[in-house]
Amino acid sequence: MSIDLRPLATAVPDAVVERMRVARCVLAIGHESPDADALGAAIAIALLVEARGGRATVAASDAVPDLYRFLEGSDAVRTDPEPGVPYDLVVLCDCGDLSRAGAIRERNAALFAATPLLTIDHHASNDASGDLVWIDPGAAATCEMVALLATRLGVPLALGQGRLAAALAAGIVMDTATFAHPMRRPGRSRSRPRSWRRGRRSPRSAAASTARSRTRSSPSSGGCSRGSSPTRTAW
Ligand SMILES: [Mn+2]
Repeated sequence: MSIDLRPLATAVPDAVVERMRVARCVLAIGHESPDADALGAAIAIALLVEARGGRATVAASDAVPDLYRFLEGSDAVRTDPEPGVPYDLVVLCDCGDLSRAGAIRERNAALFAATPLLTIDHHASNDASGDLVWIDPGAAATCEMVALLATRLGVPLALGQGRLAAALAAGIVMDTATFAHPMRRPGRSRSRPRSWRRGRRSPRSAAASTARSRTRSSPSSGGCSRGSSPTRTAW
């Protein structure tokens, strides 16, 4: 059985889709003491970037617990970025606020100061830190949001012989306690000030998603070779 996610995927803010489309070298981070949703979402973000010809690193402040070692790609999860790699985007997954990223931020302060930050999260309490923020408190898991992002990017969930789907499913299963919790919770949505330079918002997106973009221009889509120092990209 297959389900067409495209009608639901209109919830993904256009600015998020556009930013992911041009990202060439991404650091995907889950929260400290990572769980299946944080790891699954970050691994999935990396797979999306790589599927589009880019390069990605998955990291979390703390090592992957043995419990989640079954996740394909978990062996490549680092506790710090790869040295010397000029990341053009950091994607913060499943972190209710910046502090949830943990010590990786302090250990790599220069990189975080110099690199645009995209926040993708489903916690209603999210403080909307980041240069581009997509928060959907109605989503059962950050992995649910990334599944919709994959759809918008045209990347099939079957990517990697099911590797993408497995990563996303792990987060959804965990955050719903194996579907014991409702996938969507009416009344949990919230509204926030938004500013959009471009793009249209679907009715569902307007109701359930929050996104904010700061003044930005198109980022460099240059290569992702080692050696050059990171420079702040305005976007
Ligand atoms: Mn979560």
